[in-house]
This record gives sequence, C-alpha cells and structure tokens, in this order.
Amino acid sequence: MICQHCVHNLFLCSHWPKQHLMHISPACFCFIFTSFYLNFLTQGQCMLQAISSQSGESLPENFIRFDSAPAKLVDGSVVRVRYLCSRPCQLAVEVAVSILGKTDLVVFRRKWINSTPRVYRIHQVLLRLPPSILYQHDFFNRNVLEAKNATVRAWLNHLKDGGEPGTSRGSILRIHKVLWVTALLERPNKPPTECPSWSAQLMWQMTRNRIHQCPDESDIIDMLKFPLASTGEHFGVVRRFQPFIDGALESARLHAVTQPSVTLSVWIYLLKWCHKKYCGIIHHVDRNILYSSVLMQLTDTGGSQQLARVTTGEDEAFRASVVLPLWKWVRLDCYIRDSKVWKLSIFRNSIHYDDTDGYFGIGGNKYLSGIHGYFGPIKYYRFGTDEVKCLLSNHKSKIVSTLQELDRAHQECQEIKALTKAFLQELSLPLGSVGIKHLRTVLFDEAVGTMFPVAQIKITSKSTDLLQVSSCFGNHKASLLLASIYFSNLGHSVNQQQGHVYSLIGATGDNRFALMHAGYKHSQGTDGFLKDLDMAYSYYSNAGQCTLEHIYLSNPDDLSSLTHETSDVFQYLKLRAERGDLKSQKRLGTMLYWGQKGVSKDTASAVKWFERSAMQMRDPSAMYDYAILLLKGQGVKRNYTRGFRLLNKAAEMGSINALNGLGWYHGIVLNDHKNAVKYFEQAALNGSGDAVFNLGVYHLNGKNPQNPLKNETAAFWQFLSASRFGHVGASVEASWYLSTGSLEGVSQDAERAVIMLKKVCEQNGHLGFMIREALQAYLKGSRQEALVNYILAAETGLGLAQSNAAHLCEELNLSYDCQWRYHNYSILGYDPHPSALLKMGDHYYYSSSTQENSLSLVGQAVSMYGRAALAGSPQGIYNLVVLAQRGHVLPLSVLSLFNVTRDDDVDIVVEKLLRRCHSNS
Ligand SMILES: *[C@@H]1O[C@H](CO)[C@@H](O)[C@H](O)[C@H]1NC(C)=O
Ligand SMILES: *[C@@H]1O[C@H](CO)[C@@H](O)[C@H](O)[C@H]1NC(C)=O
Ligand SMILES: *[C@@H]1O[C@H](CO)[C@@H](O)[C@H](O)[C@H]1NC(C)=O
Ligand SMILES: *[C@@H]1O[C@H](CO)[C@@H](O)[C@H](O)[C@H]1NC(C)=O
Ligand SMILES: *[C@@H]1O[C@H](CO)[C@@H](O)[C@H](O)[C@H]1NC(C)=O
Ligand SMILES: CC(=O)N[C@H]1CO[C@H](CO)[C@@H](O)[C@@H]1O
Ligand SMILES: CC(=O)N[C@H]1CO[C@H](CO)[C@@H](O)[C@@H]1O
Repeated sequence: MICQHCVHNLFLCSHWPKQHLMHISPACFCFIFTSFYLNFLTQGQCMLQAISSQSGESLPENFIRFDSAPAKLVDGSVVRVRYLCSRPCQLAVEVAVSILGKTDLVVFRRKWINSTPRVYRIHQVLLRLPPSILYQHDFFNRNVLEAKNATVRAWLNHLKDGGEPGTSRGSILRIHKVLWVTALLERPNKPPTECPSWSAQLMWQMTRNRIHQCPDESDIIDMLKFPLASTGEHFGVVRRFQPFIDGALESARLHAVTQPSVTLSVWIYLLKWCHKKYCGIIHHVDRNILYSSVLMQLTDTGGSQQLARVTTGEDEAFRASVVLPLWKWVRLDCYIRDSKVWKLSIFRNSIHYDDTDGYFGIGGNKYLSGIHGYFGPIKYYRFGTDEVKCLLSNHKSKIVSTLQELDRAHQECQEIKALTKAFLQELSLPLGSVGIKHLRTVLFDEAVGTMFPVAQIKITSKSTDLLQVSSCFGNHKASLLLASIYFSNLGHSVNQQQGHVYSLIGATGDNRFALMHAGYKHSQGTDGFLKDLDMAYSYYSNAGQCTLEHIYLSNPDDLSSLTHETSDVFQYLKLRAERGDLKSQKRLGTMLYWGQKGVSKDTASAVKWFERSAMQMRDPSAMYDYAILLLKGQGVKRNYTRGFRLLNKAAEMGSINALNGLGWYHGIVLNDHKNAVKYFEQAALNGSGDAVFNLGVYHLNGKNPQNPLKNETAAFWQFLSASRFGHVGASVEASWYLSTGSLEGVSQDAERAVIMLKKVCEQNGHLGFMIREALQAYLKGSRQEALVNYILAAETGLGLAQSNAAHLCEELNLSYDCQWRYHNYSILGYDPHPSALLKMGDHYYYSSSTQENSLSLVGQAVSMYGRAALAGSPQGIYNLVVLAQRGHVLPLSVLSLFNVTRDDDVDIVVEKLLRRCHSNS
C-alpha cells in the first residue's frame, strides 16, 4: 500500500508565540555558586579545580551563612556559622522541631556576643539534644517527639546602644537549614538507669508498636539516574515535581517560595560548544509558559549562565566566567540560598522559586536547543545542601563506570582521528568530508563482511574494531550495530555497559535509529536501561518522520508484491501505463517519486506519469496529486492557475484531500484565512486528518477572522483528534502537551505520549529504507546482510523487523537466543503481531517438557495463546482448546474473555472456544 498521506502533506507551519522568549536583564550579580570539578576521571577522585564564587567585590555590611551543617540531626553534631557584622552584634543559633499539633518547639538555643565588628568570624556550635528526640520510645523515655524535620537557625542582632540585643524577630539577618531527624524506629534505645517491674515491662511490650508510621519522603531527588544523550536539538527530558505529602515538609517548601534554599548538581560532558547563543542545561517553565528559576544555560563562548526569577517577576542573570572544557565530565553545582543574605547590599528582591509550578526540563525544549553531549546524574536538593556528595568516589557504582567508559570511548576516538589524519598526511592525501563519508561506509561494510566468514555469524575483535572506527568517523549505524552486538548474545558475549556506551554515542550523533533505540529500551526497561518514560519520550521526540512499507517475511503474498526496475511486474506496469491505464500510471508515478517498492527514485519520470494520469480528468486523486506538484513546484514548473483549477475539479469530484488542498491554497497562497478555515472545516468533517491538524494550527495562531482568540487548549484537542488519523505532525504536537502536562486541564501522561510518538517514528522513511535494504538483500539471497539490517531495526523497537529478525535467526540456524530474543521483543510492544505471540507460546510450551519449572512455562504458553486469541487469531483459540482438552487449567483471565467460567465442563469450554474460533475465521 502506498502511503498517500505522506505524498503531499499540506501542513501549515505552527507558529509559537514570541512571549516564550525570556527577557534577560543585564544585571550580573552572583547569588549562585558554581563549582567545577574537573579531571576526576584521570585522577580517580574529585578535585576541586576552579570555583567561581560570589562576585561581590566589596564586603557586605552584614553577612551570615552556614559553612557546614549536618544533613541529619544527631546529638553532638557541629554547625559552623560564618558571619560578619557592621556593628557589635549578637549571634544566636537554635534548633527547633515541629511535631503533631505544635510547631517550632525549640530544643536547643545558644547566644554569643560579638564586639569586634567588620571582621569575618566563624563559630563552631556543638548541638546537644534532649533524649526526647534522640532515643526510641521506651519504658523510661515515653515523651518522645516524633519530628520529621528540624530546623537549625542562626541570626544576627545588633546590640542596642545600651548593649541589649533585640528579639529574633527584629534580627538583621536570618538563615536556616532543614535537617533530617532520625526516624523514630531507627533511633537507639536510651541506656537504662533503673529497672522497671516485670508487669510494667509486659504492658509496655504489648503496646509499644502501636505507633503509626508515615511513609518517608525525601527532599533529595534524582532527576536523572541514567546517562542521557543530548543532540543539541530542541528536545529534552521533562520532569514535574509534586508537593510534599508530609504537611510539615510542604509548609516548609511553601514558606521557601520567596526565600529558597535549593541545590542542583548536574554532570555534563560536552562534545561541542553551543552553536546558538544559549543551549539549555536545565530549565524551568512555569504554568504561564515563562522561564522561571532555575535556568542554567551554556553560552556560545563555552561559559555557563544561570538565571533566576525574582519575586517581582523580573529575571536576573549571572554569567560564570569559567569556560567549560570539552570531552570531560564536569559537575555544575548551582546553589540558590535565601537571598536575604544579599538583599541588603545587592538585590531589592528575593528569588522566586516554586518547583511545583510548571515543569523542569533537562536539555532543550521547544524554544531552546539543548547542549551537544551527555548528561550524567542530576541530583536536586529541594531544601538545599551544603555539600554535594562526590558521586565518583563511589567507583563501584554502575553509572560511574558507564560514564568512565563513555569518556574512554571518546578519548580513543580522538586518538584514532589524529592517527588517521597523520597517516593520510604522510601519503599527502587530504581528508575532506567526502573522504570521511566514504571511509566510514567502507569500514562499516568491511566490518559486516568479517561477520560472515561462513554461513554463520561470528563477531571477532576485528569486526568490533572496524565498527568502532566507523562509529568514530560518524557512522552511527555502526554505533548501533555495536550496541546491538553487545546486547544480544549474537556471536559475542553480552556486555550491557558497552552496549549503553555505543547506544548513547549513536544517539548524540542524532542518528534516528539510535534515538529510537534508546527510546525503545527506556520505554521497556530492558537490556539494563532504566525504565523511564520521560527519557523515552525525549528520544522519540527527537527522531524523525514519514513512510514505511510493512512486509512480513513469513507472508509470501507480501514478498511477491515487491518490485524491481528489471522485474516483470515493473515492466508490466510500465507497458500498461504507456497504453493509457490510469491505475498503472498512478502506481508507477508514486513508485518512482518515492523510490518505493525496490524501485529507485526518479522524480522527472514520476512527474510525467502523474501528469498523464491526471490529465485524463477521470480520477480525482490523480488530479489532486498532480495539482499539488504544480502548486508546490516540485519536479515541475510552478503554475498556480493550473494547479488551482485541477484542485477545484478534484474537490468537485469528491476528493477530500483536494478540499484540504483548497484550504491550504487559500490560506498560504491567497492569504484568505476566512475561506481557508471554511475549506478545512469541510474537509475535516469528511475525515481529513490534515484538515483537522490545520484547524488546530488556526487555534494556535489566531488568524481565523471568525475566531481570533489564540487558544492552545483548543489546538491540543484538534491535534489529538488528528493524531487518531495517524497524522504525524499532530501526533508530535499532541504528545508534547501530554509529556509536559503544561496545559490547563491536560494532565501529564508520558506513556500515552511515548506510544503516540513511537508509532509516528516507525513511519520514518529512513527506517523504511533500512527495511527495504534488508528485504532486497534477502531476495538476493544474502540472508546475513538482511539479518544485520533487520537486527538494527529490531533493536529500535520495530515489531515487523523483530519478527523478521527472529525468522532469519531461525532460518540461519543461529544461536537459540537470537531467535527468542526477537520474538520476545516483538511481544513486549503495545500491539504485538499474533504470529509472534503464537511463536512465543510454542516456545514456552515445548520447553516445558524439558525443564523443571514446567508448570509455570505452560502458564506462560497459555497466556501467549490467550493474547493471540484476543488479537483475533483462530490459531490462538485452537491452541487453547488443545491445552484445555489435555487437561490444563486455563486461567480465569483467559476464560472470562470467552464467557467461560471455571465451573463449566471441559466440553463446554471447548465448545465455547471453538464457536468463537469459527466466528473469527
Ligand atoms: C500555467 O498554465 C496555464 C494553463 O494551463 C498556461 O496558460 C500558463 O501559461 C501557465 N503559466 C506558466 C507561468 O507557466
Ligand atoms: C479554549 O478552548 C477550550 C476547548 O475548546 C474551551 O473550553 C475554552 O473555553 C477556550 N478558552 C478560551 C479562553 O476561549
Ligand atoms: C539449518 O538446519 C537445517 C536442519 O538442521 C538444515 O536443513 C538447513 O539447511 C540449515 N540451514 C542453514 C542455512 O544452514
Ligand atoms: C522475555 O522477556 C522478558 C522480559 O524482558 C523476560 O523476563 C523473559 O525471560 C524473556 N523470555 C525469553 C524466553 O527470553
Ligand atoms: C455469556 O453467557 C451467558 C450465559 O451463559 C449469556 O447469557 C450471555 O449473553 C453471554 N455473554 C456474551 C457476551 O456472550
Ligand atoms: C524545620 C522546618 O522547616 N521545619 C518545618 C517542619 O514543618 C513545620 C510544620 O509546618 C514548619 O513550620 C517548619 O518550618
Ligand atoms: C467532498 C465531500 O465529500 N464533501 C462532503 C463533506 O461532508 C459534507 C457534510 O458532511 C457534505 O455536504 C459534502 O458533500
């Protein structure tokens, strides 16, 4: 089937309101500290190399901050306070806890007089705490305070002239930090000082565990736990934060909206400087689609810039002067502290900060491109922290070694490139970009060649070396093949870490398949990828669009529909077309125009056939096709008059596409939006997905004179209904709203967004091309080559390729794993093909006779057959019947599908199933 809709997609451009761009005021004050930890990979430890800290050149008048404070409140912990007063003052430090029904219960307080002003002083305070918050509830310690949080506060008061300090309310500067309190159950028992009577002890034993425990919530959030590839395009990972469930934490958060204390710690690895003025690292978009605090960006000069929203709604920017290095893992720590510290001297306003408003984005978004490189772990401390833990001291962690391996792969690449260049210079050969393109393809083909020494697949180190070099020079099909080799047990032992590395390298290379691959694996959580739908969405949204032919190898009818220029079918079509057969002319035109069905692309000949079929004036769709070529001037000289006339005629003859085309012509060419909308509405009523999408665009741009209000919500609903027609552009738009949840009344639904986009991406023309290559190789008898292409497509999640890969593994007598890996993948999808379910069912059933856990395997088989039956496969039903007759108990979940109950007799079950089987087939 030829994909008509992609032949001439007449979409309007969606214009995004300019208001989204944030005004950046020139203020350059630094309330954000940026630390760069460099070289950690070579040093094996974190090294603080450069800290660009506060830029305030002159001494502030008054100053206070915690130099260090524990994250958790324990008896004997030490708080270091650094402060400065302009006049003699008093420093006070206190610890307060909140318990049910009573807030701000002070459990510790000390004060000191400082009579030497204008000098920085550091005070170490030893916190001593009462037993009520130190120990378990026990016989002697009954009045325990079950506090979730504690605050350590410090403030400065000027001494009055008489020497008497004011109250804490009248303090000149105040700071605080929230500390964790050891959960009640984890506290130690207080050492006993006396013995209770045994009856009292018994009573105690019986009652003590009746204390209700609430689930723990953390204010430390892993925004990213798995490395993320960022192509430098307009896409990124969306994260939303919810209010705390715990009342005390939530009120602390609300309290901090105007006096925030938060920390963000971001690992990045840059491959290139930013090619625009700014590239996104982290951004925060509020519900009015405006940037809010925090916004971290990379500048075109390699520096980083941070912005924050202050409470009046203005933005303040700060540029760090340190230039970030390429090819090195760098950690950026961004601290936002209670800006009151700086308020007196620099800011008139505090920073505004509400993390539950809108969403956060990692990398790029619709309005901002991301960095080109990788993101490592990102940690977000909602209540701030004084010291970000050095992740890399923990060398055993998986993620750390993945980061190191990524770095190693890139360093090796640098070396390989330098060597190649030197080598070619010696031969005085220039290495232009054409040369590189050629080189990387040759290397790839050579590698594939080494994989098939005999009629088997064998991956040697030579194959992987060649692929690595090819990947280095930017052939990301090679990166993806390497990843696939490392993941699958195909001629090479499994090495998930290397698989991740090359999957990520391919994805940063903006390779569509690699992006879809990462998206697929994150959506399924297989092969060691973290299951994370937001990440999956981010990859899918960056992958491309358009057509694909679906041909299942096991179906001989599909195979014979494939054509070649030299094939009889093609010659036959041509003959009939020349004799004036309209259908053949159309088919030939489309085949040549798109290079479909194994025919190479030939626009000039295609247009000739389009014209001949259209000018018979009999077939409205042929007339429509040619009219669009005339209007767009594709392959033929543009002629609006002629195109418009044909289009009108086609619409009169009932072509719905032509109705949409008329709308497009009025809107784009004639600038007559009133009539454009009229035509789109007509076409939409008659079922044109393009027209529904175009109406959505009018809701966005407000150009419809009858309805000039811009309304994104209305646009979303249009896009959503157009996406049901399989409309690519509409699916991209609608899924974006679903992924961010940024529209009033549209809640975030990353799963739906991923399913929608996966479908769209699988219509990608390039993927179709890969499948076509595979098919051609298969037809030419080169099954191994076909297998490589199918495996590449299968690893990106394409169900069709997974079935075909499995089929080929079987045909080639390849390893057992190879076959089941791909059958198994194909049933993980959202809409598996029944034949794959049957295969897996058979697999489970037959292995049940040889393996120990035979019952559970039969159970698996039944569930596969049940799913196949549900999907309408008579074979699935039949297999269930056979199993039932052999005395296997079918689970209720399957039985209920066929209106059968457990109490029904086997014969009735069989009869009911068979009845359904006949009605299906
Ligand atoms: C467009 O087509 C019309 C009628 O088919 C013809 O008269 C006219 O010359 C063409 N215009 C151009 C610019 O080719
Ligand atoms: C926007 O469109 C939605 C859905 O059509 C509608 O419910 C809402 O009232 C519209 N908003 C405005 C401001 O017109
Ligand atoms: C696979 O094995 C079967 C039987 O063992 C044999 O008939 C067939 O030729 C083999 N196929 C290949 C490609 O080796
Ligand atoms: C199929 O995949 C699932 C989930 O990844 C896995 O648990 C199961 O073992 C696989 N089955 C086979 C036969 O490989
Ligand atoms: C299910 O079976 C009951 C009785 O056996 C019958 O009344 C009912 O209509 C059946 N429902 C369907 C959906 O076939
Ligand atoms: C210590 C801290 O922030 N404590 C918060 C704990 O919860 C109480 C109860 O609402 C808040 O008032 C405190 O500020
Ligand atoms: C071209 C076409 O089919 N137009 C029809 C679209 O639908 C309206 C009403 O639903 C009909 O009146 C048109 O004839």
